[in-house]
Amino acid sequence: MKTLHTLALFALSMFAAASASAAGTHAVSHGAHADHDATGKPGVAAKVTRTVKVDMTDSMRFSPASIDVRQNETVRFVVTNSGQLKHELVLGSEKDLKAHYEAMKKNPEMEHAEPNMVTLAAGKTGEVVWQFTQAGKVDFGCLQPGHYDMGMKGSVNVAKAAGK
Ligand SMILES: [Cu+2]
Repeated sequence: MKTLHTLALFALSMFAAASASAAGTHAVSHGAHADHDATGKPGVAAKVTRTVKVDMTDSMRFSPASIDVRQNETVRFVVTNSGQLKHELVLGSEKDLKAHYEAMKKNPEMEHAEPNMVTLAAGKTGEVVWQFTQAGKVDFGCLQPGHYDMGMKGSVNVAKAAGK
């Protein structure tokens, strides 16, 4: 009986280890959002200095796909889904977007809602308010399965703030 008991304990600890590592994987895939420093940070609506309208279509394109802003600007993206499919706009580095996209493909049911993104059903309009704190390029993409691969992506070009 002692052997059985030990085995049961062993199985239990294996299970615990497996759950822990699964949780770890999840944290890694969502490490995507840890890179907000380079991307910027959630914006405060009262501080919006620029509004950009972005249209999403079933031809797997964002329009416009290239957006120019200035460092430190808080931008209100007014995003409209003109298609019949669900689409979303997610801001991030290309690396993070790809990692998140792969996680979405493995977990199509995964609900995700973060300040750097908006997911919209057909015909809906939503907003993302974001402050671009670093000069450089911030990417965005639609991470719905298949869409990113078909080119549903774009970039925000952040120009260095004057005097810096
Ligand atoms: Cu899409």
